Amino acid sequence: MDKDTLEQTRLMLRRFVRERLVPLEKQVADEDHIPDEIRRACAELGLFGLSIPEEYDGLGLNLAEEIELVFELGWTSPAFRSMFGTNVGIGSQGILIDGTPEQKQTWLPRLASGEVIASFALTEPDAGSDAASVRTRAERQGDHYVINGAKRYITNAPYAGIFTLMARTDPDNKGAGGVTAFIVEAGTPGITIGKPDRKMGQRGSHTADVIFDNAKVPAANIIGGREGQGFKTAMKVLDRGRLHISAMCVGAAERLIHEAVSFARERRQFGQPIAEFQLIQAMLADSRTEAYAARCMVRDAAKRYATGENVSMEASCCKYFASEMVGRVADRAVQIHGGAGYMQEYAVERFYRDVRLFRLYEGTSQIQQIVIARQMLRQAEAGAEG
Ligand code: COS
Repeated sequence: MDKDTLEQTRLMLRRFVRERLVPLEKQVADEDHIPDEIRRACAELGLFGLSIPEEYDGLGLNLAEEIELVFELGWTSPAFRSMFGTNVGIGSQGILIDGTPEQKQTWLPRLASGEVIASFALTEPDAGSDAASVRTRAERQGDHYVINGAKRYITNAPYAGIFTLMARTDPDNKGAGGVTAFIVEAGTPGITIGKPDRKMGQRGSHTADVIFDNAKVPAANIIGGREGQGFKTAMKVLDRGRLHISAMCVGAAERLIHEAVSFARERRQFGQPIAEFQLIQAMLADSRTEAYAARCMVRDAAKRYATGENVSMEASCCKYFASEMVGRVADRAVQIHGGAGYMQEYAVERFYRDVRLFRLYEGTSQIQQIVIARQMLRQAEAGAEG
């Protein structure tokens, strides 16, 4: 997308977020539901297809361009982004990065339009951080695979048309090499979706268990057509996803700062607005500094990703810093609000709970630390500088 069009799109999205979505935040949280007209408006804006190439009817943004829009989306409740986030990121990217031409042609246009929702099914009851240990089994029978197992906390599972599913095709290989990625249609007999989970925050966005009981999937649905590549596909998807989530953290931090500054200017104590107090100012300044640092990191890593550089380590640096950063910013925003910050009338109370997820999903902070340190040690071993 050329620079001017991207800037116009960003400004249009900013208006949409602030004029249409922000006023609905409380309603969405109270009702745990996003109104259908908002879903339609998001589809009309092309938000389901941000990252999908134009040849498949998406907006065709590269990651550097996408994150500029995600900074804007972060300004409002993350539940809105979740609605189309799996189509933009973890649900579609496996197909886009590693899929066959037929798989791309079949699914990407329908994901770009929002007609079909894609969910990413990796996590299991006993496989979270240790993603290579998935136990869901895919057993070959003729030109099909029969899938048995359970996936957990799967975002958008209740609405999914397809799952990009990671399952073990080689029971003798207990590690990453035994895992294969499949495209599985949600309507396949043998698939049951559990009741939506009751979460701490992000109401309006739904996760659920997905149970596979002898679900038959054509062998042609292996992403990329080769067994044993599924873990790598998942990791590539997550590299990208971690940068997308980092941009969400930046946007959310900027919103929290906006709320904190507005409140501090209004709220009077000891005869003056609390914004005049240096202890309040210190909290504001720390928040702004950290949010700015995260914005710069995410931009740098996303630009490098867009030129084809391997930024696995930098993606983890961004996810680690940005998610922890927004946690600290949310905490300060509540602190600046005082007792009001603990009350549901104020957006910061909801954001405080919503942003807690960023430190957990798409790899916990501890997993990011491991990815970063491993890469550092590998580079040192190879004698690389940097
Ligand atoms: N891109 C491409 N390939 C990658 C990769 C990446 N980012 N990361 C790892 N791989 C490859 C490795 O190169 C290795 O390939 P070879 O066997 O050919 O050498 C293979 O994948 C296995 O990698 P590794 O040995 O590092 O795997 P581990 O089991 O040690 O796991 C961690 C690595 C812990 C980093 C991984 O399991 C992880 O990211 N866990 C968190 C999962 C997560 O984010 N869950 C959230 C669910 S989605 S909301």
